[in-house]
Amino acid sequence: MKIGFLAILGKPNAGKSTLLNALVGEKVSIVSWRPQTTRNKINGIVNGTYEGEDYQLVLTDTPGMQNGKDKLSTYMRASVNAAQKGSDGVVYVVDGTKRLDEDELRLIERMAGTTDKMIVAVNKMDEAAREHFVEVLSALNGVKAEIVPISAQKGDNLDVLLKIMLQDLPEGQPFFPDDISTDSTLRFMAAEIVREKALKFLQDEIPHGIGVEIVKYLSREDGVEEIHADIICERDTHKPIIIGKKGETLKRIATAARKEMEEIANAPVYLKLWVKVREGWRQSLDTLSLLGYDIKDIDDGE
Ligand SMILES: Nc1nc2c(ncn2[C@@H]2O[C@H](COP(=O)(O)OP(=O)(O)OP(=O)(O)O)[C@@H](O)[C@H]2O)c(=O)[nH]1
Ligand SMILES: [Mg+2]
Repeated sequence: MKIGFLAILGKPNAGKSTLLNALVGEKVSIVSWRPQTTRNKINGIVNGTYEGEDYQLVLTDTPGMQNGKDKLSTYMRASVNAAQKGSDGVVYVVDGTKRLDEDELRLIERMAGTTDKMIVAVNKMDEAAREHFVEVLSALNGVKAEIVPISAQKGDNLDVLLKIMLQDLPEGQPFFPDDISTDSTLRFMAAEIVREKALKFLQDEIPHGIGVEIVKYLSREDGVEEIHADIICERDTHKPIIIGKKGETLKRIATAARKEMEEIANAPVYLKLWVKVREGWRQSLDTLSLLGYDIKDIDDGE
């Protein structure tokens, strides 16, 4: 069968995770309107048949490319590098509502020069003004890559993108069984879901400083998944904000997270959240490791 490993790369907030979920047909990576939502590489698996032959695509979502200086940012960049190294090709996602600046264009050109299979997906065609979108597309004219306008959110043109992704894939053995859509553990996904809801319900100054640690994950005999998690923040002053008046904010986060976990686990979930302060945790490799980030990637990167 045909096997392909493709890395999904691009700037923060371009719509990489939305695209991964749309192609997989399930939510395997969290999404938010805030930049720097994804923090590590996340695999989504797509199985199907194309021109009479079975295929398996392993798509790797990555953190948006950024220049942050702390250990978490370094780890995020290392994840991008590791994903790119382990892939046969790149789907580079551009936000079609934004101006494509010279630096990004040069980055794309460089990548296209060194990558066998380079696809540029110009995203958010549903939202971008037509003239602007056309400008972005024409700026990419001449780049040695397949250029595909899409809307990851609406699903527009994803069939075309998929066909291009499937062209000229090598033959091989499937890497994953055909009934899973990701290799992330439920434990990791639970932490990510809590983080997604925190990103959604919290005010601006806090979200980037948040981490989620699963302190207990128990499949109980009564069929209930019991999950205890700490929301970690960086400052004492953030704690009461995350908890909210009479615990309301934390409750909203917990309720929304529990509902989504129940869908994924296909079982009732008992979710208990605490808020803890750990100053400067983004600088601590120990904490990053506790949060489920595979810090050995850092050695690979910088
Ligand atoms: N209008 C529109 N919005 C989109 C589309 N794709 C993604 N978005 C929105 O763009 C925002 C960012 O989407 P994500 O998928 O989280 O972006 P990302 O590239 O994974 O971002 P990071 O993980 O921060 O690097 C969210 O609010 C999405 O709903 C699209 O096709 N059209
Ligand atoms: Mg993302």
